[in-house]
Amino acid sequence: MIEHKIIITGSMGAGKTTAIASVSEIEPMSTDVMNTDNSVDKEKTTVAFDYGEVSLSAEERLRIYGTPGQERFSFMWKVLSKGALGLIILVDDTRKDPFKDLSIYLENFSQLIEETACVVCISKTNKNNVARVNEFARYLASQGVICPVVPADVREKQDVLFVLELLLTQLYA
Ligand SMILES: Nc1nc2c(ncn2[C@@H]2O[C@H](COP(=O)(O)OP(=O)(O)OP(=O)(O)O)[C@@H](O)[C@H]2O)c(=O)[nH]1
Ligand SMILES: [Mg+2]
Repeated sequence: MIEHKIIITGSMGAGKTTAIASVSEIEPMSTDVMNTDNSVDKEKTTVAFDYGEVSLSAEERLRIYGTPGQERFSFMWKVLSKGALGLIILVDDTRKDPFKDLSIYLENFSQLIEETACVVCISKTNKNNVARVNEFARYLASQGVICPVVPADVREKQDVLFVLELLLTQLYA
């Protein structure tokens, strides 16, 4: 069995836990507790990690880890990154400054992005707004990062599977 470790990161409420629950073939593991951060209106938040699995074939499987969004748990970002083959950054387009959010993850995961593959996924957005996607692509280019940008509703299994495919395409390239 060949297994690839994939990381999903991004700001609080961007949909990391939801994305993993949408695609996982096993009951997803989650470490969510009551949220005490009033700046984000959300009942629960992840404090350690999420985990789910997706099989690609009889011999190949993705092991997907979701990180906590809150920066105070950033030590977990490093722990979880060990041995990862790719990164998905979720950007919540309803936040005050999504580009600043994105920059936090670009910075903290810079080594993983440089050494492996990355996809930026815009969540909670209008999926038909191509101009918005291009804005993110331009921002990434200005930061010297080359990776695909794709909008998705992470509650939809097909959307999340497409993001995973985009990531895998780069790994096989
Ligand atoms: N309206 C709307 N809601 C969405 C969309 N995508 C995700 N959500 C909701 O947004 C919430 C995301 O919550 P989580 O999946 O817990 O987010 P998270 O990234 O794991 O957050 P932390 O663990 O706190 O960092 C869920 O309630 C989703 O149902 C979208 O496109 N539109
Ligand atoms: Mg979570």
